[in-house]
Amino acid sequence: MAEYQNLFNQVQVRHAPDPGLDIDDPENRIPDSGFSYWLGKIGDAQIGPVYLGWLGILALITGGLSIVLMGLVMWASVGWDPVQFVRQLPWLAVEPPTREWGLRIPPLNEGGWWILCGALLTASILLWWARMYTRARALGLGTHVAWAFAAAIWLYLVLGFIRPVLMGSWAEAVPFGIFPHLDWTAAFSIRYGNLFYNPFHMLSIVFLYGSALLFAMHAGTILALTKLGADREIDQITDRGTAAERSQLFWRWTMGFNATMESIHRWAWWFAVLTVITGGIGIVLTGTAVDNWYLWGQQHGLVPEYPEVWGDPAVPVEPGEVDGDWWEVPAGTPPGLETSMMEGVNLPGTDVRLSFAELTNNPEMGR
Ligand code: 07D
Ligand code: 07D
Repeated sequence: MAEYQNLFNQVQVRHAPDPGLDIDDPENRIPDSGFSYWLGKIGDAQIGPVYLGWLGILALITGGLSIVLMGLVMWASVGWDPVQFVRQLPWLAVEPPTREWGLRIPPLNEGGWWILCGALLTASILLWWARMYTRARALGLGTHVAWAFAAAIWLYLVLGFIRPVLMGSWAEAVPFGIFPHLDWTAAFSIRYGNLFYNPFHMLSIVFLYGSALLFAMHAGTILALTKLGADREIDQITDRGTAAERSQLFWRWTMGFNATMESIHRWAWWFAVLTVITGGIGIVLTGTAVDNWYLWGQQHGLVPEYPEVWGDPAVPVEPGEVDGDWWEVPAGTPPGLETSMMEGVNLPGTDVRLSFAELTNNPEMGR
């Protein structure tokens, strides 16, 4: 009996693995290939052959070395205790050099490891990019994937190399580490006066959210029509009443406009790529052209003026005038805000630790 087939319930055919097109340098292809039932549930069941080549080998060596070095530095930071290494891994870091080193190369234990790991990681990412590019050319493809990857690399290079160089200090760069890089992200936003008022951060969010929306619309449309063969694109070009035509009619009915089978992929490509291009522009401007996005937003009419909501008019407080230690909740804090007041932040690249109480009472931060 005929069975409804779609991406997620393919019949899994078993045959000799298909080696694919003939290539000029077959010695670079690892011939091992086989089938996986479970991978077949979410994609093509055939694994391999993988093309490695010297770009791939060098990328794996440099990338592997950088990750192993990061692991060793983190392990050393817990006195080579294997249990603590595993327990504390998400909180461990390889930190960039401190501010006094500027752009010079410090001893290994004062940020040199960060430079070494970063250089190896960057080499690995660039080699992997070249591999994406050359493999696409070898197969006669366009190089769209490589250029989308290049856009992400732009943001990565801005965060770890271009902006620190423009600012004259490696201390501006992101540490390697799972939670430490989140702390850096939060502290960066606060140090530069709230990234929400950076228009390029706004644009980056537009494209990020837009990517999710487009992905859902496109994937939803095609899945809704796999029973009419929407995934068999070639049959869709010539006939009337096809899945392709219905998908476009659906969107014309519901929103008056439809992307075409081709343009939807351009929409998706551009939204993804613009997320990181606009993001990189936003970061490169921060601290170089604009020192405080909140003040910038005030000057440009972006910052709203809020009405007084807690009765007493806010009393202006001079920086450093807060009573008590930073971990204490300042007198007069509205109920419910105490907990968020308890946490402090380290300013990027400095040893300065500020409480939110200090930050929010700092006129520079716009309150
Ligand atoms: C699903 C594809 C697979 C990729 C994965 C990531 C490593 C790192 C190394 C411990 C979608 C592999 C991770 C190889 C391990 C060491 C030394 C991609 C998919 C599964 N971040 N970030 C994460 C990176 C920045 C931010 C997670 C990298 C900026 C926030 C992971 C970079 C800022 C949150 C991670 C980078 C920032 C995260 C999941 C580089 C601003 C989260 C990532 C090289 C953009 C989330 C605990 C993911 C989280 C998260 C990796 C840069 C902010 C560890 C490699 C500096 C707010 N980031 N990140 O799934 O859970 O991506 O963190 O630029 O909430 Mg990050
Ligand atoms: C990081 C590109 C580089 C990655 C590469 C991958 C490997 C691993 C893996 C083998 C992600 C290399 C891969 C090495 C190999 C395997 C498995 C892309 C990267 C090359 N923000 N924010 C963004 C939101 C706030 C802050 C972008 C939302 C706060 C900073 C994005 C919110 C503060 C930065 C975004 C929010 C803050 C960003 C990232 C909400 C913190 C950036 C886009 C709702 C308190 C980055 C201009 C991206 C940026 C960025 C979203 C809030 C700080 C749109 C939704 C106010 C410092 N934020 N953010 O694709 O570009 O990253 O800013 O609150 O640097 Mg933000």
